[in-house]
Amino acid sequence: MKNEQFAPSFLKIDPNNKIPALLDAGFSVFESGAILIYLAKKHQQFWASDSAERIKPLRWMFFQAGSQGPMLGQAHYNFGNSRTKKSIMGSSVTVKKPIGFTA
Ligand SMILES: N[C@@H](CCC(=O)N[C@@H](CS)C(=O)NCC(=O)O)C(=O)O
Repeated sequence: MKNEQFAPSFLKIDPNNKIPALLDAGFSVFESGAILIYLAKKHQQFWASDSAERIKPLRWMFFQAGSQGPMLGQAHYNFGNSRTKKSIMGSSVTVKKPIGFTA
């Protein structure tokens, strides 16, 4: 439903009004990284018992959540407003590299 995350009832699931978020048997989990860890641990998949192996995907998950995600969000917003390739080209390499811009 459009704008569902702004409904007062959704605040009980995610106090920040963001999606994704999930409600599992009355327990709320928000932030995509926390959701992935929650599901991996719950279903015992993608959660290696060896701590070094477990860290490998978490490195990329934190990179996405802390660097790429916010920067891509800004680039997408700027690109959406200006509709120019220049708005992407002015972004950092963190944004350009995963979407194929190298210059
Ligand atoms: N750090 C959050 C970002 C979530 C996020 O920004 N979600 C967007 C949709 S992809 C959203 O809910 N935007 C609505 C808003 O910011 O008001 C996560 O990884 O879950």
